[in-house]
Amino acid sequence: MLDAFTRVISQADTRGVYLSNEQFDALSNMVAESNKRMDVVNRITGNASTIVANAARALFAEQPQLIAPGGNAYTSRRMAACLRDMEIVLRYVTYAVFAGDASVLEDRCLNGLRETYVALGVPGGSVAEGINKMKEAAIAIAGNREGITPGDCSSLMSELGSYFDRAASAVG
Ligand code: PEB
Repeated sequence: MLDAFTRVISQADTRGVYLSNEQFDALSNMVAESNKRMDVVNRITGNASTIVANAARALFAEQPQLIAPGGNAYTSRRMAACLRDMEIVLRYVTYAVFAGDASVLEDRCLNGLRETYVALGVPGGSVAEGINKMKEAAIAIAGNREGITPGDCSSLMSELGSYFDRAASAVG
């Protein structure tokens, strides 16, 4: 598992070189801007159950066959597994934002997930749609400018979106 710092270090070490000025500047900028990053993690974490429940509700409204008899989220057991899966993905996205690197998400959550869903008969495209709905909600919550000192969060929001995109494309 890498973070933004250890990734740069491991790349430099592979080549046997010192950190470049560009790498140094990028990391020092990340430190300078770190309050925004922590705020994003905190907001998503604090609203996790709302984000999951609303995304799931919207998914089932669009794809009611999932909750109809024979559907993959039919029965409380499968519904619980589905909500849990969405929560797991959201949790790993918050770790990736915190670390500033997708490796924790890739290695510990997404690696082999497509194969797991194929084996279980869980429709990956539907999971991907659920993840997209969590993405929209998370960006709206994390990027809400009310009650906070306004600043430029555009790169952080696109980074946040990119972790959801990775998760969706890993299963969809
Ligand atoms: C991945 N999901 C399920 C299982 C596993 C995962 C390993 C099988 C074991 C179990 O049921 O607990 N576990 C999950 C994950 C990690 C992990 C992401 C990462 C570390 O360890 N059904 C739907 C929706 C979708 C869904 C489309 C969006 O209709 C999910 C939610 N996942 C779903 C369902 C099951 C499941 C299991 C319904 C149960 C399938 C079954 O037993 O028939």
